[in-house]
Amino acid sequence: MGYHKKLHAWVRDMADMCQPDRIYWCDGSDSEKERLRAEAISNGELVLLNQSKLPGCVLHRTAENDVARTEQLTFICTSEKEDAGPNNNWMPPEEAYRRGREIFAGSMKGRTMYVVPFSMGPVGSSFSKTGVELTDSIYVVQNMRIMTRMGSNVLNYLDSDREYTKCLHSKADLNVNKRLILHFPEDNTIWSVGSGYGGNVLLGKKCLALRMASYAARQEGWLAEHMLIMGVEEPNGRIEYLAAAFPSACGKTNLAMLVPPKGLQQKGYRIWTVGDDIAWMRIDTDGRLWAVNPETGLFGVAPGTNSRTNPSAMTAINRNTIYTNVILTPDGSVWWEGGDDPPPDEGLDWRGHPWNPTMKDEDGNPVLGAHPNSRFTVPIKQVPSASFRLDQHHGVPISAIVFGGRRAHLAPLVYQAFSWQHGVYVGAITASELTAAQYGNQGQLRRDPMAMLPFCGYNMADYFAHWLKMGARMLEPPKIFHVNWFRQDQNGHYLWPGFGENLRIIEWILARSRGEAEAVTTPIGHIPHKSSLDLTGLEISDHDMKALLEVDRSAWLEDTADQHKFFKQFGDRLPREIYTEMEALEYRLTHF
Ligand code: GTP
Ligand code: SPV
Ligand code: MN
Repeated sequence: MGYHKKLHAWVRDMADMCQPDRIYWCDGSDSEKERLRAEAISNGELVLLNQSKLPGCVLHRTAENDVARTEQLTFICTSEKEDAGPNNNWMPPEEAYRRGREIFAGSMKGRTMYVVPFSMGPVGSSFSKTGVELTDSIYVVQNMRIMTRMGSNVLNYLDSDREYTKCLHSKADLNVNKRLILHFPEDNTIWSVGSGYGGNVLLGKKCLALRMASYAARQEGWLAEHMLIMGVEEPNGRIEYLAAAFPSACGKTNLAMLVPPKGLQQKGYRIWTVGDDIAWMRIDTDGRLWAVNPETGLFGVAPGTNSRTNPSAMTAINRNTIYTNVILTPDGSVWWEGGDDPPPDEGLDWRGHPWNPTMKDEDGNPVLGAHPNSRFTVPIKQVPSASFRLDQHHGVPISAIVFGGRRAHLAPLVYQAFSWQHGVYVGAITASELTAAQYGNQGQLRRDPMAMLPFCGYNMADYFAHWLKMGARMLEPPKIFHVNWFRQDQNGHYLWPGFGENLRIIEWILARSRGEAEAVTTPIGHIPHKSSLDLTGLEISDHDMKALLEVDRSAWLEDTADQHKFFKQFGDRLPREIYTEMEALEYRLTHF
């Protein structure tokens, strides 16, 4: 192994600041995993679960004030404020480094600093990104070895002087007032301090693979997106792939590993899971868009996951899984709201307090035992439908791009954009209700373009322009769609059964991408007629189907008024094409 002088100097500098008692370089081996696990169990960072029921599984509880991404404490630190854009919190780099240093100073006293070399994408591929994360958390190390390619082979690849993203993390004292998630795209550096929660601290994920990568992707001519990647194999052997962007906790993991419903099973469909959260996409020599999942694991939402909604996940997470903030049952197993029945009679809730399913809060609502944003970390290769192309650095060719959100009203079950440019606008106006995956008023509707609002590492006006340019560069751009699995009736019930049944909509989407299925043209885009969807075996009333596919013109016109407000904040930097598409929609809504 070559000696990476700059890497060693950086590790020394960071250790001088954080003052750990020890520095340990991770090699990624199984024996290391076992050793660190034993250490974390003895100091309480991890709880060993029942090894005959859940072999290789552990539980972790985060601090009570540290259960989701803290977007208000997340900053893009570019020299120019304009480059971060109105979509990001911004801090000048000097100030960010100064404030960071104050909290990092001495933060690892009495602790070990782990050096975690990792690769997003196959090690050594010219399309991958390498990082090194310094952390004082064994939980982070154990998650990184599931979520990324981690260990000595990455260090060997870095060899004497290759580029890498410098990632520094310390839990410090987990004080929310001393918590900062800082990105320095101009220095290829990430500093995260004061948190122990997933998206804030697994720095290869949202910080590197989305914020830093999207910044680089714009300069280098590719796309880093908050998207799942799935393949649909037909009985004739043809596999078509799609990439779909839904905001946090809006169904990416579930869609990526869906199991075909009974009514469609006879058609012989088979699903291939390529990725559930992040897609890196570039234009290949064939002029098509190809996608790679830079991760190797899933960091999935636990509540609502059960053998009916997501049987593949249930199979995957019965071994080698890290559970975060779920209920611990007396027999050393785990449970969460919306898990497989029946609930345990008693247990410890996500805080570690005694809990039972009859407990009620002051308003008479059940007390949740698992945190709504509780999660499992599992190697993607344990998913029964894991794609055989996971390690191919070429990735998979994308036929369709799907945007979506969680909207009780307005957005129909599915519609297709008229063109790439219109599709970019459809992505740009995507809105969704806030979920437990981030701090904020849950249920409140916000614009979340391409599900990237919290993850775009630069000015979103430039991001839209980049998307428009990418379309123009492709010979065969994917067709663009929008879906909404979450439309409700007046009583607040979901109109669409969702989960596996979503394949019925995916089937139409892929057929449309080939120019095959029929559609009705509406002012917002092409919508399926009920008869052009295969609803075999699904009991759904004509009334509900009609409501799901309805386009309410006056509600859409009201929505465009809100879009004006959203787009206005980008000023002159917003590409003209976005306004053109919005005006065209307003015209169609009033004239056709
Ligand atoms: P992140 O990991 O935060 O990016 O989330 P995600 O987009 O991967 O969401 P995930 O698939 O984990 O789903 C989040 C929640 O939505 C879970 O509680 C699911 O059970 C629920 N969910 C997923 N798909 C559907 C669906 O089609 N219909 C309904 N009603 N709920 C769904
Ligand atoms: C999300 O919030 O979109 C997640 C979970 O996928 S986290 O890694 O915490 O960002
Ligand atoms: Mn996500």
